[in-house]
Amino acid sequence: MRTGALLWLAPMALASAIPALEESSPALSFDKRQDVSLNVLGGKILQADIYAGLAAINQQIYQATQKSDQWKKCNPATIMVRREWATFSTSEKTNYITAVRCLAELPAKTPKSDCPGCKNRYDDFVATHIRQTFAIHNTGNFLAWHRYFTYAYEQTLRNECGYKGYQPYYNWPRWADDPMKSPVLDGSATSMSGNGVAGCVNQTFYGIPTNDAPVIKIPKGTGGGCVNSGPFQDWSVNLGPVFTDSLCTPANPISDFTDPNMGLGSNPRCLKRDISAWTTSQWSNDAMVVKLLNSPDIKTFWYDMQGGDPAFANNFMGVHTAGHFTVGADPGSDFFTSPGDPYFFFHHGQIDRVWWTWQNMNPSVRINAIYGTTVIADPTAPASKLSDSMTLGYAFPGNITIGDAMSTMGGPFCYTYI
Ligand SMILES: [Cu+2]
Repeated sequence: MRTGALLWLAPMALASAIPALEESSPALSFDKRQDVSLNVLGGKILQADIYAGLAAINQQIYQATQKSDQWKKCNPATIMVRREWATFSTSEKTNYITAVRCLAELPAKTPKSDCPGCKNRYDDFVATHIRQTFAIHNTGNFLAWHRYFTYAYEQTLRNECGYKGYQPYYNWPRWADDPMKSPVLDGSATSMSGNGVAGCVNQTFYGIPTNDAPVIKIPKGTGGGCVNSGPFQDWSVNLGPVFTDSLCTPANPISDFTDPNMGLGSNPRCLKRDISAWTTSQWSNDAMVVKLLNSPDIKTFWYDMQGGDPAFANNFMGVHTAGHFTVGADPGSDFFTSPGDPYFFFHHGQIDRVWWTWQNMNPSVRINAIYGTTVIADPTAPASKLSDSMTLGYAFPGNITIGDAMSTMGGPFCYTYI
Protein backbone atom coordinates (compact mmCIF):
# COMPACT_ATOMS: atom_id res chain seq x y z
CA MET A 1 0.00 0.00 0.00
CA ARG A 2 1.17 3.49 -0.76
CA THR A 3 1.42 5.86 2.15
CA GLY A 4 0.62 8.78 -0.16
CA ALA A 5 -3.05 7.99 0.24
CA LEU A 6 -2.88 8.34 3.97
CA LEU A 7 -0.90 11.55 3.84
CA TRP A 8 -3.37 13.05 1.42
CA LEU A 9 -6.37 12.12 3.50
CA ALA A 10 -5.07 12.75 6.98
CA PRO A 11 -5.79 16.51 7.15
CA MET A 12 -9.35 15.93 6.02
CA ALA A 13 -10.02 13.21 8.57
CA LEU A 14 -8.48 15.30 11.31
CA ALA A 15 -10.63 18.23 10.32
CA SER A 16 -13.71 16.03 10.55
CA ALA A 17 -12.69 14.63 13.90
CA ILE A 18 -11.99 17.86 15.79
CA PRO A 19 -14.69 17.74 18.45
CA ALA A 20 -15.41 21.44 18.91
CA LEU A 21 -14.10 24.69 17.51
CA GLU A 22 -14.86 28.24 18.50
CA GLU A 23 -16.31 30.21 15.63
CA SER A 24 -13.35 32.58 15.85
CA SER A 25 -10.74 29.83 15.72
CA PRO A 26 -8.56 29.36 12.63
CA ALA A 27 -10.32 28.06 9.58
CA LEU A 28 -10.58 24.34 8.88
CA SER A 29 -8.53 23.24 5.93
CA PHE A 30 -10.92 21.01 4.02
CA ASP A 31 -8.79 20.86 0.93
CA LYS A 32 -5.66 22.38 -0.48
CA ARG A 33 -7.31 25.27 -2.25
CA GLN A 34 -9.34 27.06 0.37
CA ASP A 35 -10.06 27.39 4.04
CA VAL A 36 -13.54 26.80 5.32
CA SER A 37 -14.58 28.14 8.66
CA LEU A 38 -17.01 26.28 10.86
CA ASN A 39 -19.25 29.29 10.54
CA VAL A 40 -19.78 28.48 6.86
CA LEU A 41 -20.74 24.97 7.91
CA GLY A 42 -23.59 26.12 10.12
CA GLY A 43 -21.38 25.95 13.23
CA LYS A 44 -21.78 22.18 13.39
CA ILE A 45 -19.48 19.17 13.51
CA LEU A 46 -21.61 16.20 12.45
CA GLN A 47 -21.11 12.67 13.69
CA ALA A 48 -22.04 11.47 10.20
CA ASP A 49 -19.16 13.52 8.76
CA ILE A 50 -16.71 11.82 11.10
CA TYR A 51 -17.91 8.50 9.69
CA ALA A 52 -17.45 9.92 6.18
CA GLY A 53 -13.88 11.01 6.95
CA LEU A 54 -13.01 7.53 8.16
CA ALA A 55 -14.73 6.00 5.14
CA ALA A 56 -12.57 8.15 2.84
CA ILE A 57 -9.40 6.77 4.42
CA ASN A 58 -10.71 3.20 4.37
CA GLN A 59 -11.59 3.53 0.72
CA GLN A 60 -8.05 4.57 -0.26
CA ILE A 61 -6.46 1.80 1.81
CA TYR A 62 -8.83 -0.80 0.40
CA GLN A 63 -8.42 0.37 -3.17
CA ALA A 64 -4.63 0.44 -2.89
CA THR A 65 -4.68 -3.26 -2.03
CA GLN A 66 -6.93 -4.16 -4.99
CA LYS A 67 -5.97 -4.55 -8.65
CA SER A 68 -2.82 -2.56 -9.31
CA ASP A 69 -3.82 -1.55 -12.84
CA GLN A 70 -7.00 0.03 -11.48
CA TRP A 71 -5.02 1.79 -8.71
CA LYS A 72 -2.73 3.24 -11.37
CA LYS A 73 -5.78 4.74 -13.07
CA CYS A 74 -7.59 5.87 -9.92
CA ASN A 75 -5.59 7.01 -6.90
CA PRO A 76 -5.27 10.16 -4.77
CA ALA A 77 -3.37 11.90 -7.56
CA THR A 78 -6.10 11.37 -10.16
CA ILE A 79 -9.33 11.19 -8.18
CA MET A 80 -12.17 13.73 -8.49
CA VAL A 81 -13.32 15.11 -5.16
CA ARG A 82 -16.96 16.03 -4.56
CA ARG A 83 -17.53 18.66 -1.90
CA GLU A 84 -20.35 20.22 0.08
CA TRP A 85 -21.89 23.34 -1.50
CA ALA A 86 -21.17 25.34 1.67
CA THR A 87 -17.44 24.93 1.00
CA PHE A 88 -17.64 26.25 -2.58
CA SER A 89 -16.22 29.72 -3.18
CA THR A 90 -18.51 32.33 -4.70
CA SER A 91 -16.96 31.84 -8.13
CA GLU A 92 -17.22 28.06 -7.88
CA LYS A 93 -20.92 28.41 -7.05
CA THR A 94 -21.46 30.83 -9.90
CA ASN A 95 -19.70 28.49 -12.35
CA TYR A 96 -21.90 25.58 -11.30
CA ILE A 97 -25.11 27.63 -11.56
CA THR A 98 -24.07 28.94 -14.99
CA ALA A 99 -23.48 25.37 -16.21
CA VAL A 100 -26.90 24.15 -15.01
CA ARG A 101 -28.59 27.08 -16.75
CA CYS A 102 -26.52 26.29 -19.86
CA LEU A 103 -27.96 22.74 -20.00
CA ALA A 104 -31.43 24.25 -20.25
CA GLU A 105 -30.26 26.33 -23.24
CA LEU A 106 -28.92 23.37 -25.23
CA PRO A 107 -31.24 21.36 -27.50
CA ALA A 108 -32.67 18.08 -26.26
CA LYS A 109 -31.15 14.86 -27.59
CA THR A 110 -34.31 12.81 -26.98
CA PRO A 111 -36.35 12.62 -30.22
CA LYS A 112 -39.82 14.17 -30.09
CA SER A 113 -41.30 10.73 -30.71
CA ASP A 114 -39.85 9.59 -27.38
CA CYS A 115 -40.48 12.80 -25.46
CA PRO A 116 -42.86 15.27 -27.08
CA GLY A 117 -42.39 17.75 -24.20
CA CYS A 118 -38.58 17.70 -24.02
CA LYS A 119 -37.38 21.21 -24.82
CA ASN A 120 -33.74 21.14 -23.78
CA ARG A 121 -30.77 19.03 -22.70
CA TYR A 122 -31.75 19.25 -19.04
CA ASP A 123 -35.12 17.68 -19.92
CA ASP A 124 -33.31 14.59 -21.28
CA PHE A 125 -32.37 13.78 -17.67
CA VAL A 126 -35.90 14.35 -16.36
CA ALA A 127 -37.37 12.22 -19.17
CA THR A 128 -34.98 9.34 -18.49
CA HIS A 129 -35.94 9.36 -14.81
CA ILE A 130 -39.68 9.50 -15.58
CA ARG A 131 -39.47 6.63 -18.07
CA GLN A 132 -37.60 4.32 -15.71
CA THR A 133 -39.23 5.25 -12.40
CA PHE A 134 -40.79 1.84 -11.71
CA ALA A 135 -37.49 0.05 -12.40
CA ILE A 136 -35.17 2.29 -10.34
CA HIS A 137 -36.93 2.99 -7.02
CA ASN A 138 -37.39 0.52 -4.18
CA THR A 139 -35.38 -1.83 -6.37
CA GLY A 140 -32.00 -3.51 -6.16
CA ASN A 141 -30.50 -1.00 -8.59
CA PHE A 142 -31.88 2.06 -6.75
CA LEU A 143 -28.56 3.20 -5.25
CA ALA A 144 -26.40 2.19 -8.23
CA TRP A 145 -28.72 3.70 -10.83
CA HIS A 146 -28.91 7.05 -9.03
CA ARG A 147 -25.13 7.01 -8.59
CA TYR A 148 -24.75 6.59 -12.35
CA PHE A 149 -27.44 9.21 -13.04
CA THR A 150 -25.76 11.82 -10.81
CA TYR A 151 -22.37 11.01 -12.32
CA ALA A 152 -23.79 11.39 -15.83
CA TYR A 153 -25.27 14.78 -14.94
CA GLU A 154 -21.95 15.95 -13.48
CA GLN A 155 -20.04 14.79 -16.55
CA THR A 156 -22.57 16.43 -18.89
CA LEU A 157 -22.18 19.76 -17.07
CA ARG A 158 -18.44 19.39 -17.63
CA ASN A 159 -18.47 18.04 -21.19
CA GLU A 160 -21.24 20.14 -22.70
CA CYS A 161 -21.34 23.29 -20.56
CA GLY A 162 -17.70 23.90 -19.71
CA TYR A 163 -18.03 23.29 -15.98
CA LYS A 164 -14.62 22.61 -14.43
CA GLY A 165 -15.72 21.40 -10.97
CA TYR A 166 -17.64 18.39 -9.67
CA GLN A 167 -21.17 17.75 -8.42
CA PRO A 168 -21.77 19.42 -5.04
CA TYR A 169 -23.87 17.76 -2.36
CA TYR A 170 -26.33 19.11 0.19
CA ASN A 171 -25.36 17.91 3.65
CA TRP A 172 -28.93 17.66 5.01
CA PRO A 173 -28.25 17.30 8.75
CA ARG A 174 -26.23 20.50 8.90
CA TRP A 175 -29.36 22.50 8.09
CA ALA A 176 -32.05 20.13 9.40
CA ASP A 177 -33.43 22.71 11.84
CA ASP A 178 -33.94 25.30 9.13
CA PRO A 179 -33.10 24.37 5.52
CA MET A 180 -33.87 27.91 4.36
CA LYS A 181 -30.70 29.02 6.16
CA SER A 182 -28.57 26.64 4.07
CA PRO A 183 -26.49 28.15 1.25
CA VAL A 184 -28.24 25.71 -1.11
CA LEU A 185 -31.76 26.97 -0.36
CA ASP A 186 -31.36 30.47 1.16
CA GLY A 187 -32.55 32.21 -2.01
CA SER A 188 -29.33 34.18 -2.46
CA ALA A 189 -27.65 34.79 -5.83
CA THR A 190 -25.29 31.88 -5.09
CA SER A 191 -28.01 29.43 -4.01
CA MET A 192 -30.16 27.00 -5.98
CA SER A 193 -32.99 29.51 -5.23
CA GLY A 194 -35.12 29.47 -2.11
CA ASN A 195 -38.68 28.77 -1.06
CA GLY A 196 -41.74 29.30 -3.23
CA VAL A 197 -44.01 32.25 -2.51
CA ALA A 198 -47.12 31.57 -0.46
CA GLY A 199 -49.44 29.69 -2.75
CA CYS A 200 -51.68 26.71 -3.34
CA VAL A 201 -53.93 27.81 -0.47
CA ASN A 202 -56.29 24.83 -0.79
CA GLN A 203 -53.49 22.44 0.06
CA THR A 204 -53.31 21.61 3.76
CA PHE A 205 -50.82 18.71 3.62
CA TYR A 206 -48.63 16.66 1.29
CA GLY A 207 -49.42 12.96 1.49
CA ILE A 208 -46.85 10.17 1.36
CA PRO A 209 -46.98 8.06 -0.71
CA THR A 210 -49.95 9.91 -2.27
CA ASN A 211 -52.71 12.27 -1.24
CA ASP A 212 -55.28 9.52 -1.88
CA ALA A 213 -53.90 7.12 0.71
CA PRO A 214 -51.44 9.04 2.86
CA VAL A 215 -49.41 7.10 5.38
CA ILE A 216 -47.61 10.29 6.41
CA LYS A 217 -49.15 13.76 6.19
CA ILE A 218 -46.65 16.59 5.89
CA PRO A 219 -48.26 19.87 6.98
CA LYS A 220 -48.13 22.49 4.26
CA GLY A 221 -45.44 25.09 4.91
CA THR A 222 -45.28 28.78 4.06
CA GLY A 223 -44.51 28.27 0.34
CA GLY A 224 -46.23 26.19 -2.32
CA GLY A 225 -46.07 28.82 -5.06
CA CYS A 226 -43.39 29.73 -7.59
CA VAL A 227 -39.80 30.24 -6.52
CA ASN A 228 -39.13 34.00 -6.72
CA SER A 229 -35.55 34.37 -5.52
CA GLY A 230 -32.11 33.37 -6.71
CA PRO A 231 -30.83 32.07 -10.06
CA PHE A 232 -33.71 29.67 -10.81
CA GLN A 233 -36.71 32.00 -10.40
CA ASP A 234 -37.24 31.87 -14.18
CA TRP A 235 -36.61 28.09 -14.38
CA SER A 236 -39.10 26.18 -16.49
CA VAL A 237 -40.27 22.72 -15.43
CA ASN A 238 -41.35 21.22 -18.75
CA LEU A 239 -42.31 17.60 -18.01
CA GLY A 240 -44.66 15.75 -15.66
CA PRO A 241 -46.33 15.70 -13.27
CA VAL A 242 -47.03 12.00 -12.93
CA PHE A 243 -47.67 11.30 -9.24
CA THR A 244 -47.56 14.71 -7.66
CA ASP A 245 -48.79 15.58 -4.18
CA SER A 246 -49.02 19.22 -5.18
CA LEU A 247 -52.70 20.02 -5.81
CA CYS A 248 -51.84 23.12 -7.84
CA THR A 249 -49.88 21.46 -10.64
CA PRO A 250 -51.59 21.31 -14.04
CA ALA A 251 -51.96 17.76 -15.36
CA ASN A 252 -49.59 16.56 -18.08
CA PRO A 253 -51.23 16.34 -21.51
CA ILE A 254 -50.09 12.68 -21.65
CA SER A 255 -51.52 11.22 -18.44
CA ASP A 256 -52.55 7.74 -19.56
CA PHE A 257 -50.43 5.07 -17.84
CA THR A 258 -50.72 2.79 -20.87
CA ASP A 259 -49.01 5.43 -23.05
CA PRO A 260 -45.22 4.89 -23.13
CA ASN A 261 -44.82 8.70 -23.15
CA MET A 262 -46.91 9.13 -20.02
CA GLY A 263 -45.80 12.36 -18.27
CA LEU A 264 -43.59 13.39 -21.20
CA GLY A 265 -46.01 15.80 -22.86
CA SER A 266 -45.19 19.50 -22.90
CA ASN A 267 -46.27 21.19 -19.66
CA PRO A 268 -44.05 24.24 -19.04
CA ARG A 269 -44.60 25.90 -15.68
CA CYS A 270 -42.70 27.62 -12.90
CA LEU A 271 -40.62 25.81 -10.30
CA LYS A 272 -42.66 25.53 -7.09
CA ARG A 273 -41.31 24.72 -3.62
CA ASP A 274 -42.68 24.41 -0.13
CA ILE A 275 -39.60 24.00 2.03
CA SER A 276 -40.42 21.85 5.07
CA ALA A 277 -38.46 22.20 8.30
CA TRP A 278 -41.15 19.91 9.80
CA THR A 279 -39.74 17.17 7.56
CA THR A 280 -36.04 17.87 7.91
CA SER A 281 -35.97 18.46 11.66
CA GLN A 282 -37.42 14.98 12.22
CA TRP A 283 -36.01 12.86 9.42
CA SER A 284 -32.85 14.52 8.02
CA ASN A 285 -30.99 15.22 11.24
CA ASP A 286 -27.59 13.87 12.28
CA ALA A 287 -29.06 11.17 14.55
CA MET A 288 -31.12 9.80 11.63
CA VAL A 289 -28.09 9.65 9.32
CA VAL A 290 -25.94 8.04 12.03
CA LYS A 291 -28.64 5.44 12.69
CA LEU A 292 -28.72 4.67 8.97
CA LEU A 293 -24.92 4.43 8.82
CA ASN A 294 -24.99 1.95 11.70
CA SER A 295 -27.08 -0.49 9.64
CA PRO A 296 -25.41 -3.90 9.97
CA ASP A 297 -26.28 -5.09 6.46
CA ILE A 298 -27.49 -3.82 3.10
CA LYS A 299 -31.07 -4.97 3.66
CA THR A 300 -31.35 -2.87 6.82
CA PHE A 301 -29.63 0.07 5.12
CA TRP A 302 -31.85 -0.18 2.03
CA TYR A 303 -35.10 -0.24 4.04
CA ASP A 304 -34.06 2.45 6.50
CA MET A 305 -33.01 4.83 3.74
CA GLN A 306 -36.33 4.42 1.91
CA GLY A 307 -38.78 4.63 4.81
CA GLY A 308 -38.56 1.29 6.67
CA ASP A 309 -40.47 -1.96 6.41
CA PRO A 310 -43.39 -1.62 5.99
CA ALA A 311 -42.70 1.68 4.24
CA PHE A 312 -43.53 4.86 6.16
CA ALA A 313 -45.09 3.09 9.16
CA ASN A 314 -45.13 5.10 12.41
CA ASN A 315 -44.44 8.28 10.43
CA PHE A 316 -40.91 7.08 9.61
CA MET A 317 -39.92 8.81 6.37
CA GLY A 318 -36.28 7.82 5.81
CA VAL A 319 -33.66 10.24 4.54
CA HIS A 320 -34.41 9.62 0.87
CA THR A 321 -38.05 10.69 0.94
CA ALA A 322 -37.27 13.41 3.50
CA GLY A 323 -34.71 14.88 1.10
CA HIS A 324 -37.32 15.14 -1.62
CA PHE A 325 -39.92 16.68 0.68
CA THR A 326 -37.34 19.17 1.91
CA VAL A 327 -38.39 21.16 -1.16
CA GLY A 328 -41.68 19.33 -1.93
CA ALA A 329 -44.34 21.00 -4.12
CA ASP A 330 -43.73 20.73 -7.89
CA PRO A 331 -41.83 18.80 -9.12
CA GLY A 332 -40.17 18.00 -5.74
CA SER A 333 -43.11 15.98 -4.39
CA ASP A 334 -43.44 13.86 -7.54
CA PHE A 335 -40.99 10.97 -7.43
CA PHE A 336 -41.18 10.58 -11.20
CA THR A 337 -40.49 14.22 -12.12
CA SER A 338 -38.38 15.31 -9.12
CA PRO A 339 -35.16 15.80 -11.18
CA GLY A 340 -36.97 18.75 -12.81
CA ASP A 341 -35.84 20.79 -9.77
CA PRO A 342 -32.04 21.22 -10.00
CA TYR A 343 -31.95 20.71 -6.21
CA PHE A 344 -32.48 16.99 -7.00
CA PHE A 345 -28.79 16.44 -7.80
CA PHE A 346 -27.69 18.03 -4.51
CA HIS A 347 -29.96 15.62 -2.64
CA HIS A 348 -28.86 12.59 -4.63
CA GLY A 349 -25.23 13.64 -4.29
CA GLN A 350 -25.73 13.31 -0.55
CA ILE A 351 -27.70 10.04 -0.90
CA ASP A 352 -24.72 8.71 -2.83
CA ARG A 353 -22.30 10.05 -0.22
CA VAL A 354 -24.18 8.34 2.60
CA TRP A 355 -24.21 5.05 0.70
CA TRP A 356 -20.48 5.53 -0.11
CA THR A 357 -19.82 6.18 3.60
CA TRP A 358 -21.68 3.04 4.64
CA GLN A 359 -19.91 0.96 1.97
CA ASN A 360 -16.45 2.16 2.91
CA MET A 361 -16.89 1.66 6.64
CA ASN A 362 -16.30 -2.01 5.73
CA PRO A 363 -15.41 -2.07 2.03
CA SER A 364 -14.38 -5.69 1.57
CA VAL A 365 -17.84 -6.83 2.72
CA ARG A 366 -20.02 -3.96 1.58
CA ILE A 367 -18.77 -2.68 -1.79
CA ASN A 368 -20.73 -5.35 -3.65
CA ALA A 369 -23.59 -5.78 -1.17
CA ILE A 370 -26.91 -5.65 -3.03
CA TYR A 371 -30.53 -6.01 -1.94
CA GLY A 372 -33.85 -5.65 -3.73
CA THR A 373 -35.69 -6.79 -6.83
CA THR A 374 -36.05 -5.48 -10.37
CA VAL A 375 -39.55 -4.01 -9.88
CA ILE A 376 -40.61 -1.20 -7.54
CA ALA A 377 -41.76 -2.46 -4.13
CA ASP A 378 -42.36 -5.98 -5.50
CA PRO A 379 -40.56 -8.58 -3.40
CA THR A 380 -41.82 -11.35 -5.72
CA ALA A 381 -40.03 -9.94 -8.80
CA PRO A 382 -36.61 -11.38 -9.75
CA ALA A 383 -33.79 -10.21 -7.51
CA SER A 384 -31.43 -7.61 -8.94
CA LYS A 385 -27.97 -8.94 -9.86
CA LEU A 386 -24.60 -7.22 -10.17
CA SER A 387 -24.60 -8.22 -13.85
CA ASP A 388 -27.88 -6.33 -14.57
CA SER A 389 -27.42 -3.57 -17.15
CA MET A 390 -28.35 0.06 -16.51
CA THR A 391 -29.11 2.65 -19.19
CA LEU A 392 -29.69 6.40 -19.06
CA GLY A 393 -31.39 6.61 -22.42
CA TYR A 394 -30.72 9.81 -24.34
CA ALA A 395 -29.38 11.59 -21.25
CA PHE A 396 -25.97 9.88 -21.36
CA PRO A 397 -24.35 7.34 -23.69
CA GLY A 398 -23.16 3.91 -22.62
CA ASN A 399 -24.71 1.18 -20.52
CA ILE A 400 -22.96 -0.08 -17.41
CA THR A 401 -23.83 -2.87 -14.97
CA ILE A 402 -24.87 -2.51 -11.36
CA GLY A 403 -21.53 -4.13 -10.52
CA ASP A 404 -19.66 -1.37 -12.39
CA ALA A 405 -21.36 1.25 -10.22
CA MET A 406 -20.82 -0.36 -6.82
CA SER A 407 -17.46 1.33 -6.22
CA THR A 408 -16.66 5.00 -6.83
CA MET A 409 -13.04 3.96 -7.50
CA GLY A 410 -13.04 0.35 -8.68
CA GLY A 411 -14.91 0.62 -12.00
CA PRO A 412 -15.57 3.36 -14.53
CA PHE A 413 -15.95 6.02 -11.80
CA CYS A 414 -13.07 7.69 -9.99
CA TYR A 415 -14.34 10.03 -7.31
CA THR A 416 -14.52 10.45 -3.57
CA TYR A 417 -16.19 12.78 -1.07
CA ILE A 418 -14.99 15.16 1.58
CU1 LIG B 1 -35.12 8.76 -8.46
